[in-house]
Amino acid sequence: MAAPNSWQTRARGSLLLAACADALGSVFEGQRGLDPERVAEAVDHVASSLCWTDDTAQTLVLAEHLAAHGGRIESDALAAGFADAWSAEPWRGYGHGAVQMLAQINDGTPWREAAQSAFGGSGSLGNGAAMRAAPVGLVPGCSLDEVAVAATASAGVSHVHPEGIDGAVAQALAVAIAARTPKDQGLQVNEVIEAIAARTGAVFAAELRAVPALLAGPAAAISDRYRCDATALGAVPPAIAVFLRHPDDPVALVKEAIGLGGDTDTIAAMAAAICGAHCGEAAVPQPWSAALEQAARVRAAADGLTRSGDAAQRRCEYGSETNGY
Ligand code: AR6
Ligand code: MG
Repeated sequence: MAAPNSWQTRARGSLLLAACADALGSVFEGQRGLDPERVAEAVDHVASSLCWTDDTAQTLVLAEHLAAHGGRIESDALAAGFADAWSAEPWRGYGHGAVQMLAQINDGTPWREAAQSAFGGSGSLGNGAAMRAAPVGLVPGCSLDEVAVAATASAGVSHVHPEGIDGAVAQALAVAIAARTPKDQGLQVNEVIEAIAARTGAVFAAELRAVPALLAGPAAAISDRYRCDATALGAVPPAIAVFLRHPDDPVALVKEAIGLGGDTDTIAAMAAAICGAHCGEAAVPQPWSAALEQAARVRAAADGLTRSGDAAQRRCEYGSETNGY
C-alpha cells in the first residue's frame, strides 16, 4: 500500500478504482431502468475476476505513455499505442467509430486523417477520449491550464469534435482537482465546476453548470437531465455529478453510476477515477482490487505517473499552492 496522502496513493486509487468500476459496470452496459437490487448484488458480491474493457485498456496505454515521455503527449506514439492495444485485444468492447479508426491506423492511414474523417468528417464526439483521460490529471506538478492542454492533445489523436475533446478536458481536470484536494479538506462544488467549465467550450460548460442543482435530489434527476450514453456530453457531466454526490464513498458511487443506466461502465469508471484520486488507494474495496484483472500492471502504471512530470514541482502536488483553481 502506498503512503497515506501521497501522490502515489492518489494515482493508484484513481486507476484501480476506475478499472474496478469499468469491470463492474460492463455487465450492465446499454441497459436502462436497472433494478437497484441487481446492481447492489453485483457490486457487493464480487464472485469472479473483474475483467475490464476498452476504457481501462486505453487508460493504461495513456498512463504508460505519459510515464515514458516525462508526463507529455507525443501524438504519433500515442496513436500507435492505441492501435496496438486494439489489435492485440479487439474484444474489449471498443466503440463503433473507434474500431474503424484504429483499423485504419493499423492499415497505414495517418492518425490525423483517420480521426478527422470519422463520422462523415465531423470527428468523434464519443466519450472515448474522456474515459481514458484520468492519467493526464495524475501527472504531478502541472497547473490546471497545463492539464487542459495535455488533455486536448491526448484526445486529439482520435476525437477531433469539440465535444469529444471537451469531455477529455473536463474529466482530466476533475481528476486533477480531486488529486489536489485531500479527502479531509472537502470540495467546494461551485469552485470545482467553474474551474472545469471555464476551460471547456460554451456547450460543454452549460451542461457542467447544471450539475450543482442535481447534487441533493434523487439520482433519477441525473438520468433525466443527461443522456448517460456513449457521447462525451451525455456521460462526463453525470460522472462528475455522481462523484460530487459521493466523494468519499466508492461503493455508493459505483452503485449510483451504474444505476443511471446507459453507458454504465464508462460513467462508473470516470466517476471512480475522480473518487480514487480524492480518496487514495486505501479506499478501494479489498474484494475489488483482489479480483481485478492485471492489478499489478494498474498499480505500476500509477507509480509511473507519480514519477513523471516535473520532479522539482512535486512539492506542489496538492495544498494551498495548487488549490486556487
Ligand atoms: N455524430 C453522431 N454520433 C457520434 C459521433 C458523431 N460525430 N461521434 C460519436 N458518436 P466512438 P469512443 C456516437 O465510436 O468515443 C465503448 O463502449 C456514436 O453512437 O467514436 O471510443 C466504451 O466503453 C458512437 O458509437 O467511440 C465507451 O462507452 C459513440 O458516440 C465508448 O465505446 C461512441 O463514439 C467510447 O466510445
Ligand atoms: Mg462504455
